[in-house]
Amino acid sequence: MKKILVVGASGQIGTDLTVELRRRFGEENVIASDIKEPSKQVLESGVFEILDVLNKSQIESVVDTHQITEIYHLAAILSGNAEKAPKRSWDINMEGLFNVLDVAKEKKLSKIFWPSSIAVFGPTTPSQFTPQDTIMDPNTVYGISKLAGERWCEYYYQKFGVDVRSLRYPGLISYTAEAGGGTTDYAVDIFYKAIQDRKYTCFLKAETALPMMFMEDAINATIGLMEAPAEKVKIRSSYNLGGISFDPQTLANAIRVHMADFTIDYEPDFRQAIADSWPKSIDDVRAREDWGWEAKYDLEAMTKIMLDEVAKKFK
Ligand code: NAD
Ligand code: AKB
Repeated sequence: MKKILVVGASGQIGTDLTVELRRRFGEENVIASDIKEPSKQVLESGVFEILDVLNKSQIESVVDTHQITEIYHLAAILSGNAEKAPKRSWDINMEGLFNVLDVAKEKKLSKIFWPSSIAVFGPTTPSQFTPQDTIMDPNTVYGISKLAGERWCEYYYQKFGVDVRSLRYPGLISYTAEAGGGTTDYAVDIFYKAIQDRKYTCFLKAETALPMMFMEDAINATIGLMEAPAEKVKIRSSYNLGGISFDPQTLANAIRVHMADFTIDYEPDFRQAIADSWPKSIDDVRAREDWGWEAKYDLEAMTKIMLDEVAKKFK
């Protein structure tokens, strides 16, 4: 009997992932948790627990109470916010992961999902079509914590048999919840400003290409990896995951197809250096070969849905 705990369920991914997990596996079988209140939909569609991932006994208690078999651990501080509080962000990203891995080991949970990021790559990583195995020299506190996290996930799998699975998400684009303080957030913010003001000031330069993905694809990849037979999951650090690759000026042009008077200007801030250190596009051949990953959304399809859905929020 599958019983899932989502940690960090009030964030950008957790909001959509919790709803989809409940749709697939039953509302009573997915417990949402976070340190902050979730969306109305998450709150009203099943059980929600206040849970601080830094408090191991709290995790143990929720796992025991609800007889949890799997954890999706999403709580973290993202790249932009982490640079403003490096040590605290390191503690949350690493201690949170250790607590979840240790609870999984001690209580023999069946599976753990923990997301890594394109932030594990760095300035000397080949930036076009970045391969699965390559130079990794992250220079942000977030990227360093994700690379260390990948190594620990593989360690817990090899030494203790914890069935931990992971994806290196690109920048995720969605309309349900706000983006959580990352470098790729411009690709969400731009749609809100387009609908409200028909103009946007971007914190990255026009030609800064980054790997991105529509949320529905990311959720399908996440559940697809978690539901794959264990023998197909051959990478136990984290899988590269590719979707769409574009820069701010290309996204602005895609918006202009539907909104001819949309304008964009550029005022790069500290996040430009972070974006410059990350890949421009990702080779995800291993995810496609090992467990059948396939992206559905391209730039045009994603742009149309985002404009339509964000517009509904302001009606
Ligand atoms: P988010 O910031 O929107 O959500 C994170 C959630 O974690 C928040 O609701 C926050 O309240 C919660 N949280 C923070 N500290 C906590 C604590 N101590 N205990 C419990 N909950 C706590 O982030 P997201 O975009 O939903 O990202 C989820 C995961 O996916 C993170 O690990 C992130 O690094 C990874 N990821 C996200 C993206 C993206 O583009 N969104 C890309 C790559 C990787
Ligand atoms: C961020 O920009 O920090 C995240 C990520 C790509 O990990 N969206």
